[in-house]
Amino acid sequence: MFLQNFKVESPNVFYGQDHIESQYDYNTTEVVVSEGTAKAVPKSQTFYFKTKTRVPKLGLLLVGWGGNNGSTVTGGIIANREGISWRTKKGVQEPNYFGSITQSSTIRLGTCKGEDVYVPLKSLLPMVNPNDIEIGGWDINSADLASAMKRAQVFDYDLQRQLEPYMSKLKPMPSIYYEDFIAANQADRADNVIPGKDKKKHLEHIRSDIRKFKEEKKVDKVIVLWTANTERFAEVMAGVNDTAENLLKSIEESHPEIAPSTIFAVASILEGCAFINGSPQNTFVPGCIELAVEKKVFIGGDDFKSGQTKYKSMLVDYLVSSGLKPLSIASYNHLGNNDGKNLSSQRQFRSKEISKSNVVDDMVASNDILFKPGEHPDHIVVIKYVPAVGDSKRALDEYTSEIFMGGQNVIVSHNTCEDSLLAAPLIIDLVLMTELAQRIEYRTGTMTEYTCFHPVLSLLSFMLKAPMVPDGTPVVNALFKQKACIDNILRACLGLPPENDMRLEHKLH
Ligand code: NAI
Ligand code: DG6
Repeated sequence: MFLQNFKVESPNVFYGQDHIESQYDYNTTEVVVSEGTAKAVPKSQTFYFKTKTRVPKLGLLLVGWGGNNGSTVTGGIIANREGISWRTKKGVQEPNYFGSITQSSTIRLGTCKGEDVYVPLKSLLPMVNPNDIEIGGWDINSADLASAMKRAQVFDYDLQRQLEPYMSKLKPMPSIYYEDFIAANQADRADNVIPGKDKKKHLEHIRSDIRKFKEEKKVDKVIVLWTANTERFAEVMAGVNDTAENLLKSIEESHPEIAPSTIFAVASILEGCAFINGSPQNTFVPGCIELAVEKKVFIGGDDFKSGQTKYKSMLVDYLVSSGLKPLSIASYNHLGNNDGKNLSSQRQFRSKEISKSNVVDDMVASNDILFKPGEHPDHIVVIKYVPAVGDSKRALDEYTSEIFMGGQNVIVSHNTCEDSLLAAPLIIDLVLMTELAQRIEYRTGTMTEYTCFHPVLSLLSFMLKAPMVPDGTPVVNALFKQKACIDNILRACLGLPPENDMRLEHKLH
């Protein structure tokens, strides 16, 4: 059974004029290890959640707006908003939001007369409708969004034709270009840059762009998201970018190790706007994280988890949780878009290699029957630039595992798919989930005031290859644990128990 909407009826939930309030018992197990013995102690803590129900008018500023992802997400939203359908060789195609968990996934709410009842994820708590987002952004290339869409070669011709009148009016704002951070092969794109080399002035310029956009578009809040080219890693240096104070001082002194993406992140944080990093580089140097924590502004990253890594973080979970031992993961891909061109440069590839390489660590660490301490499957990542295939990325993976009694199991997968059509819905989810998180507050029984989640928003992990988490907390890469986290936190805000899949009611004699 499928329902569009529902209300919770419970003494633990209160639907007020401005808020939904819930009381929720969070049950965990604490393990106490002492003198060679371990005790598992069930714990229960009461949480009170309060979610603002008024959905704001949301502005989204994309850094790298004229890229394949930027133009695809913009065109996709316009097509959905305007109800533009288009002809393909197979017939008429309607716009949709496939690939977005907020728009196209459901969760099991419960049962009705023994039958499962599903609802859209977006029906749990009030969320922004992506069709209503005001989009703007920056790009170092001056192409308007219609030209950018044509250059991307992602959408069918008939859709491009119909989007053109809307997209040609959209022009990216000039951006920050420090040639040392992206590949040298991008230099000919940089015809729309903020002049000068003064990083403090660049920071102020971006802050003023954010304020102007907010005012002109009359939006209640703005979220900034980096979907520009992958940068090289910035060196983390004591006295330069290790603390918030040092980072601000280094921007003031135009220190060469401060990347454009970090300037954007700092500008957003200082403007009180959440910042999400869709690329792999270490935009969030320690000083930047400290600043976000100080200012209580959400940050999320790194690197969209679109195809190959989603599959990997599901497949390795399957292997390890089945008691099979992955021995090697050989991941190869080739693509021919501008992202691939930028990644053909060694230092930028290295950023991507790092973010693609740590994505099974939690699964390996969870099972020391299979893996001795420190043991890890061989894992290699190869990316090649093949211009002819454009945005249609090919991903080939080979997983070799040890099975019963020394046998071997080799799984090979081949995925072909437009990269930007996978990334665009992730951008929507990252933004919508961040916006929703800004309206959720909690307190425990011992707290007098409600407060927000930690500024490092690990709730976004499902959409990200190298999820950032608050200092000292575990990283979860396993795909369905990440999804369960989202589903169950939204359920908790409605006082609903987590989905535990026990289904005891169907197992009784
Ligand atoms: P793209 O190369 O088509 O677009 C990037 C855009 O950023 C370009 O228009 C470029 O001119 C612009 N740009 C570069 N430096 C800039 C700066 N400092 N300020 C403003 N604009 C700047 O790349 P695409 O395919 O859109 O990907 C964007 C990013 O997302 C890349 O870093 C990529 O690695 C990352 N990514 C993409 C995924 C996908 O599935 N498409 C998945 C995971 C990450
Ligand atoms: C080549 O690997 C290009 C990259 O930008 C990837 O396409 C992107 O990081 C997506 O990777 P994945 O592993 O999530 O499909």
